[in-house]
Amino acid sequence: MNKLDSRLSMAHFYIAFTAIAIGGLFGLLQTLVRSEMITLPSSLNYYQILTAHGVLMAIVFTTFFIFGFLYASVVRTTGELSCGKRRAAWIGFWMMTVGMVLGVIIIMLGEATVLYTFYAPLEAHPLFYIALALIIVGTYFGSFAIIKQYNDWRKQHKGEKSPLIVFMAVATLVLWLIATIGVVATVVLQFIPWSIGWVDEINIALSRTLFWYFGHPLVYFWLLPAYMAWYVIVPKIIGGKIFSDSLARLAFLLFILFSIPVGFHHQLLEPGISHEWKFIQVVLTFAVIIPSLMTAFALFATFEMRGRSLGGKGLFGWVKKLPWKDVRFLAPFMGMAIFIPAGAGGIINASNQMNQVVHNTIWVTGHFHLTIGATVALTFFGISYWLIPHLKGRVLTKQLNGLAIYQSVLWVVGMLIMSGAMHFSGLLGNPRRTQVTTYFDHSVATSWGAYETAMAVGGSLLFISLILYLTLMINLSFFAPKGQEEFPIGEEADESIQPPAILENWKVWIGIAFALILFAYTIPIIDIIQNAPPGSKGFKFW
Ligand code: HAS
Ligand code: CU
Repeated sequence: MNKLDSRLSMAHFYIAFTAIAIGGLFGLLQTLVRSEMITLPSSLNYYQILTAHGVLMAIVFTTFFIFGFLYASVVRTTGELSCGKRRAAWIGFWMMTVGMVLGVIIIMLGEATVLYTFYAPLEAHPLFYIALALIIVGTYFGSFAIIKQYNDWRKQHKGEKSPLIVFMAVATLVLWLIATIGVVATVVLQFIPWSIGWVDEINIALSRTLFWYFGHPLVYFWLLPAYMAWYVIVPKIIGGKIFSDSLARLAFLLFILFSIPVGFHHQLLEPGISHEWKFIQVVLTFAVIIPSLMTAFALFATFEMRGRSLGGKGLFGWVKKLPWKDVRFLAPFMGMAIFIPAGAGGIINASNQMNQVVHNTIWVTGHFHLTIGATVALTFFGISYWLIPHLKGRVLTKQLNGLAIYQSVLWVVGMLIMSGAMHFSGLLGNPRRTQVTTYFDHSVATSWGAYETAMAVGGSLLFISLILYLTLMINLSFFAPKGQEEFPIGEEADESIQPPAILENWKVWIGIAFALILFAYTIPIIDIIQNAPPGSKGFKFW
């Protein structure tokens, strides 16, 4: 890959690694505070570092890593970026970086202790919301560069199917662009005027609804790049083939259709939304599970076909033939395996009656540490172990691969202990977003203590794993032996099959997506605006 484009991706990765370093330290501190092993110095507040942890991990690490990966994938398969596109990409990078630095400063000054979901009526300094807006607008420049590259490629290759990974990158960005309409609307029209003081009150239900219109697809914006690696890169690493190009494309399109009109599954316990609309959005939530089930099916098929071609016999003999000692396979594979219980937890959350039990408990925190913190993070680790040396002209030596395996396994162990304890104590009512409480030494509440100790043990293992990861990343960027690491891109099992043209007819899919969104949201939003109780003033508790 040419130097200029490598540099663009690497700039994103450096910020991502910085974010995960600081955010990870805060995560460790939280587990230690919650289990009452330490108390924070008076200059830091639990909810303040919780906010910083959430923003740095869930927003900054993910977004920067994803853009670094998307640029590299697109350049690898469609050729270098033109000067104009590269300039747009850099403008985006700098806007996102300024937004991130500004946001973190405001949080560390104690002016934005509102958690990463910034729920009204918690109020932050206006600059916090402006920082968020900068990050999002920055991503629009990057999205433009990638989508334009795809369009130009298609013009030059009339009648050919686009490279699968580029199609997936574009689908991920289409999802992102539609989803961010909600958060931009609430930040620009509600939070910024309210925090500056131009208006006194905020419509809470509306702000949360617009947030979750974005907040749910946001989780697929994290997941889909991991799916890109599962569908396209992992088959090549194991020496196998992509099971079906068309199935993969359809799965991504189904995410565009179904990931947005489902935000109410985060608001099932909120008043002011009628249960009919909650019901409809829960049904649509169950529809968005289908593309993940398709993915599970396709991956099992790829693994089994490869294992059998290597001589694996019997029902499961092929499992032994997979390259378990290659971290580029093992790390994402462990992420897939964890996604089975993690996804099942998501289905529990989405089920109205069961949501009553788990909502606002630390069970939900356990759920998202398995999904984003394990499934997606492990896949991103797996990607970075070949992509960073590829971009830097270095190699992942056998010895580094060994350390990387150790790092990923330690991450899995830490995450299983921590998230397991979160799930179990959540079922005992342990609240999320709460520093310490025993409800006046109530017997159930005192039983949470042991689980919180387990969370601290898991958190400590994760922190050790993180230090090892960052050390390896520094090594792979600057010190590992020079050489050429491959950027693996898989091929389809049967290359002669052309995917149906409709799959690349974006107007149709985006049209259906908007129709579903309008169906699921128009009436409830009109209702929330017309029948809103008096708006709320802002609160700053910490
Ligand atoms: Fe979720 C809350 C429902 C997926 C992230 N979720 C959250 C929050 C986050 C999050 C961050 O309905 C908290 C937000 C907050 O702060 O309040 N979630 C779901 C559902 C799914 C789901 C139905 N979530 C994710 C993913 C995330 C994520 C992915 C991040 C990346 N979630 C909810 C709900 C809530 C929620 C409610 C609100 C809870 C509340 O009350 O507040 C589905 O997409 C899951 C489908 C997945 C599957 C698994 C398929 C398995 C595959 C692996 C195959 C393995 C192979 C390997 C091939 C059905 C694809 C074989 C290996 C072997 C060893 C056999
Ligand atoms: Cu959701």
